[in-house]
Amino acid sequence: MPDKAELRIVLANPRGFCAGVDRAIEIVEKALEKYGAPVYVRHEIVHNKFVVDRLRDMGAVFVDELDAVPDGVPVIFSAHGVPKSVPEAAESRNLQYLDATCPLVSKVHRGAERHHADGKHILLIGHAGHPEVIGTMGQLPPGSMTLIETEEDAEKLEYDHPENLAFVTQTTLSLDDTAKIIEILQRRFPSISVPKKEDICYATTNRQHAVKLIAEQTDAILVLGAPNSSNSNRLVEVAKREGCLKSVLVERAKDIDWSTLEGIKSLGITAGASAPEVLVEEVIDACRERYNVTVETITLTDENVTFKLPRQLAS
Ligand code: 0K2
Ligand code: SF4
Repeated sequence: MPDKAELRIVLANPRGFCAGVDRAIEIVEKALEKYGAPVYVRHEIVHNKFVVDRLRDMGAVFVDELDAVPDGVPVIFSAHGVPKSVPEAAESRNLQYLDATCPLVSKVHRGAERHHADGKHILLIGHAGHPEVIGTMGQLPPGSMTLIETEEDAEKLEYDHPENLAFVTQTTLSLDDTAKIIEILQRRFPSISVPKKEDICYATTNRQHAVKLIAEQTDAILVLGAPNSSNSNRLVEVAKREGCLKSVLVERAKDIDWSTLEGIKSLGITAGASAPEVLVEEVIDACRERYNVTVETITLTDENVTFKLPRQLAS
């Protein structure tokens, strides 16, 4: 048996669960304790199959739309937020609902409402079709917001009353791409109103800065996260742009294509805000089977953010 090759594993810190994800998962767990199974959840509570499967095993039922929730059982809205029409529909059916929308997503919703009340037309920087974008757009009447996805969209936008524009953003975007889009909007519409505080959240910001640090000194990077997780996909892009071209998204250790890692001496590992730490550990264990591993952590900052549970569940 030939000796195993050496592999230096470099973990990014912070990585993995953010305060909004911790809170959303706890809401489902506490609701199951308080009301008993089944508890319905509209949309994946967070974009991670491992998390969803575990909660399903505990008695949660995941559905795409409220119509699929039977009368008389509680329903939880996912961390990504929902259009206003969703709680309205729940109320009209007398359904008991718990809102697991991250408070930082709700903050963007309130910002959009404030701009709207001031008579502004709102530009939402984000990705079409993402549940957070659908939720944010659904805070205001149709036609109140225009989605800007790219620099090209920002260059092409025509608006008759440029003094009346404001922008808000999705919370999980690329910091660098968004800065470029904002630069274009501010050049073209100098009086555009900006959010009071950056809409891209602390967790997205820290994970992107931290992956940059490990990308500088590793030959390849694995990002734990789901294909439909916006913030996780952004981490792969950031790592590649930082020069670590062998950067890939993996859901679990079994997804790793080891042939692409042949010859590497160092491997960076991080995880999106919806990916549990146990999946990082699984990947490290899989590396130990193939290499002589050393593990170190590079810390950008320590996070200490927590959010309160909704009052129905606060003990
Ligand atoms: O990054 P996404 O918005 O796609 O969502 P998840 O992967 O579920 O991460 C949690 C963030 C939820 C809201 O910001
Ligand atoms: Fe909240 Fe940010 Fe986490 Fe989304 S990524 S749940 S906005 S803390």
